[in-house]
Amino acid sequence: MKRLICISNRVQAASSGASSNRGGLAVALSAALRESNGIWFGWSGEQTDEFTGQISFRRQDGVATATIDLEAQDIEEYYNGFANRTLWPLFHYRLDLTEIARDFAGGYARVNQRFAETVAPLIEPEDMIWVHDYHLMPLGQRLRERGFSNRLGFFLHTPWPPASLMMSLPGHKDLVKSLLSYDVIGFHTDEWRASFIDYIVTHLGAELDGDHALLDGRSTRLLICPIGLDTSEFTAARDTPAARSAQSRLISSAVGRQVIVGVDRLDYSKGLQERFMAYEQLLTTRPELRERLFLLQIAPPSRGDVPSYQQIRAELNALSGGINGEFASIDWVPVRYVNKGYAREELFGIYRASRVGLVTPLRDGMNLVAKEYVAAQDPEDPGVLVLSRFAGAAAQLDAALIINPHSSEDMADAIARALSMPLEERRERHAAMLASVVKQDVRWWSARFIAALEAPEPSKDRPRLT
Ligand code: ADQ
Repeated sequence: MKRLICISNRVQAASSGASSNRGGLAVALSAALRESNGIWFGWSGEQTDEFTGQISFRRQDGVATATIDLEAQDIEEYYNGFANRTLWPLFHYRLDLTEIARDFAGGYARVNQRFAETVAPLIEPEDMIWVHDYHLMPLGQRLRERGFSNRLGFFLHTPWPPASLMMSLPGHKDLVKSLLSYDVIGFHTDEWRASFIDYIVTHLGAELDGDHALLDGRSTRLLICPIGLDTSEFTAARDTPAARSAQSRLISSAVGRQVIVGVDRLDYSKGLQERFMAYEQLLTTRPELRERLFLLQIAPPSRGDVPSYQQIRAELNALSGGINGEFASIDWVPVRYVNKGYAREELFGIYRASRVGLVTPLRDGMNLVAKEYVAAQDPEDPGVLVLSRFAGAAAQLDAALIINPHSSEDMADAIARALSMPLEERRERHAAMLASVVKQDVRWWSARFIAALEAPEPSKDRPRLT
């Protein structure tokens, strides 16, 4: 295998041990980087007074990392600005929250240029370069301009929005065109890829040849490559004391009540307000269920510098407080709302103790929590996954109870159905989902992407896109 250079906004090398509390992405990339003796390059997360481009080299759990510090203005305009206040809401179909500002766009261009300048001396002619996510879309083009002809890949972890939304971004054509400097672009689902194809054909005049986009003499492979879990790492958590302790604490505190669980970053894309409203609907319309269940919502705050995140936090405080005020009794609290993160072993125990897993984003590139919930269940007595049709994961986990998160009634019906689902049906649905989670895990994902990146030229017999 050729040497791999991964480039992402942040570097999060992780050990493959079950004690890690990092996500599957870190584990997958770390494994591929160790195998190829590669490097993981990105922002350190630290702020410096003046950008110097000085690289800090480290070795974290056997992975070579190279990081740079950014200036306050870079962090404000590129990260808090263009990435989190412009692209993230736009890519999650939230034009109402999308903030357009020239400073943000300028900071984004500047930091992508800085990434290109600083990573350039590390790149050798045979290296494969794999860039991650919407923070770094123009980076491939910046590298091409510096003369690099290496194989360049880009993976988008979010949805790709419809062309009609993309057009509200000033400079959208140049930005999207810059993506066609890559040799491979990976998407979680056919839906996101189809939106991308619609844009490049309609607005850039690109042509398609099989699964390749052709523009200005360049060919870019558009790959569907759904990310998966590090299933073995995750299930290894099962026998840890932390997992057992979290599971038994939750079960004993439930005193016979059924647990409905949600685990999400506190983000408007995750549909948390809609989830709380659906739960309220359930308690209102099915009084017989009161006192027999509770919702445990774990939602660690994220991106607290961004006003829309402060607002959603306030709204969720009000909603959860409102439900508890209305329905609680002296010995029953209907919503346990927890604003902190848990180690992966503890999450495993929490998922396993819960009869229903609620994963109800309004829009989500994939959503790994859905897969974690499935992987953590006891196959003999599994819980039921209630999953939004707008999560990328729904394309693979179609044996979940698929719901429309905009409809409180739909979601409330699904929760009620999950709570009373016969054991045989729970087992059947779980077995189908587990098979997919195990088969298409995170190693399968990185191997699939890297194989596409290694493949030198378009083959003539590839399937045609219809
Ligand atoms: P995210 O939006 O961050 O990722 P997601 O896929 O749900 O979303 O992954 C979140 C990870 O954080 C999971 O592994 C989960 O266990 C962990 N996590 C969440 N809440 C936690 C808590 N309270 N304590 C501990 N851990 C917690 C983006 C895209 C997704 C896509 C991923 C990967 O938005 O759609 O699935 O990248 O491509």
